[in-house]
Amino acid sequence: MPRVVRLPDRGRLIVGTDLQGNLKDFERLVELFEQAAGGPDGAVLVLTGDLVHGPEIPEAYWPDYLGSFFAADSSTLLKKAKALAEHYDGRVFYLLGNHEHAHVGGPVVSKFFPNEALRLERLMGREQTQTMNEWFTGWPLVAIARRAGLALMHAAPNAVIDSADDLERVSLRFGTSEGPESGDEVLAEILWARTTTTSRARAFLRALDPDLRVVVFGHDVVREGYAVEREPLLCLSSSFGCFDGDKLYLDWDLSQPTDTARQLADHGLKPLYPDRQPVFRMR
Ligand SMILES: [Mn+2]
Repeated sequence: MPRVVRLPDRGRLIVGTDLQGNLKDFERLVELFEQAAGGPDGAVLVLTGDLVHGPEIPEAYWPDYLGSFFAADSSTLLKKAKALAEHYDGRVFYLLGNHEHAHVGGPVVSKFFPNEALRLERLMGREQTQTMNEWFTGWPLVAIARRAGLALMHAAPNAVIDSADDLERVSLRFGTSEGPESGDEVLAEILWARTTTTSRARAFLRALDPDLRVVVFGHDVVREGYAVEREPLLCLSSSFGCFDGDKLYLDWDLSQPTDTARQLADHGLKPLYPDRQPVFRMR
């Protein structure tokens, strides 16, 4: 699998972000994808990383800032995600997030456990761990929908690159002899940057393909469901840290070009649970 995947020019595109082990939200996105896949040109599902590592907190102690209660089940989510990608070969893509990277050479992440990857690997056991870690190493970093003018990735496009080849060359292995912080600078930006400037984002898009106009990513929690802090950046929250009524996903026709993040947000974002009341989201 290349690090930059190119999506088709037709069909529906469904995009979700940051599930962090939320099985219910994963299954809802799958349901939406499968409904869209029944259309004339089919559909593509892209989840932009951090499928794993979530809270295992009893409901009585659940803090408000985490949004709607859920018990993370990253192990089951991964099994289902893998089966889905195998069933819909070439139509389902998971992009590497910093939480998956923690299993295959990335820095330790400690959101709810001191070492999230270690916690999940204990839950999965040796065999599933080996299977999943081998799988993670092949996950792409960016998905490009050229005709729609879209790039999808885990975090903000703050990396300085000359071309897509720079992404094909990244090494997943961090923590070399130069110390735990050493590692691929481009990869660190791709997986961790929370925002960037307009000019830097446009330079990133141009380096990948001059036709790209907007970039969609997650990584950060936007309690309102999305943010267009500045063009061409659309930060999307489909699951983690949000209340059910605020969770959003992207549904876009791959044959339709988009010019701005604002336009994409206004016409492409939909509530994950339309029947649930928004808490922070503007109606
Ligand atoms: Mn992340």
